[in-house]
Amino acid sequence: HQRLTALKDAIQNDILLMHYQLQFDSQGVAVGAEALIRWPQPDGSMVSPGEFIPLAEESGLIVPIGRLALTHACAQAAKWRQIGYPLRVAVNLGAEHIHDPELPELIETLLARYKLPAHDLEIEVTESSLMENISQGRQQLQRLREIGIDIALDDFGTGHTSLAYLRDLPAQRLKLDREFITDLPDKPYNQAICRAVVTLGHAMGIIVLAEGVEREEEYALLKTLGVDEFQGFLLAKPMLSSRVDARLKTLS
Ligand code: G
Ligand code: G
Ligand code: MN
Ligand code: NA
Repeated sequence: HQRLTALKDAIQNDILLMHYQLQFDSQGVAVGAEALIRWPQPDGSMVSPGEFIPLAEESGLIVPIGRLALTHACAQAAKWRQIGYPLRVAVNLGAEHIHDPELPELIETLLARYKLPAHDLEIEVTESSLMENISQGRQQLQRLREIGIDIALDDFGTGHTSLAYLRDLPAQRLKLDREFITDLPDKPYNQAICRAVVTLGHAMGIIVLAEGVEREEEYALLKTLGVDEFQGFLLAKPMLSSRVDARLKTLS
């Protein structure tokens, strides 16, 4: 109860902030950034979303949190574009928000407010978040595609993935769950899975991104398996946008 009240206050007082984790192509060029929400505490520590997103999902706060995340992310994408580093910014949305009939209009409003090309914004959805109502979820994603934003399937391969689901959703990007990436050089079955997902994704015109890349050996092997994009602590940790700016300057 106390935590729920504190979370409501944090939303109302606009205390929640975003960290951004860069994503890279196989040449090492930064092509995107995933927005990851953080809840700063009075003592200076941060509560991670793993702790409060489930509470938000249960209590109806996930929609206002998603609105904040989208707003911060669009403002940030516009800033990066202004300073000469156009990056696609990816936002995680909860199940209830993905099914919210007001979502497409919110996104159009934000793109217009920040004069942002639609392809600078991506939303990340999980299999379980769509499961609630798959046909309605698919229609909503199609509406969002018509606006021109990208759709990424997050944590791919760990939910109740069916191939029909992959076929029927208008996804541009598939994020291979880090479960398949950890210790990849020692896991031949995981290598087979990564290889197969790359083949399948490419045949459908979908970009394959590996998340949770922590070791040079994983990164090198993923490149030979044909993975297109990479995200993980090895390449960049989630950080404040000011630190991302500094990093972008050293990359170019
Ligand atoms: O950043 P971290 O690894 O602690 O994130 C933990 C979980 O919280 C991940 O599953 C991530 O997708 C989710 N998450 C992070 N930021 C957001 C957000 O802004 N909205 C939603 N709905 N989930 C988020
Ligand atoms: O569910 P989702 O994929 O959105 O979760 C993203 C979370 O993964 C972020 O909270 C981020 O902190 C975490 N993360 C990002 N890179 C790595 C990594 O290389 N290793 C681990 N263990 N976690 C990572
Ligand atoms: Mn994600
Ligand atoms: Na993920």
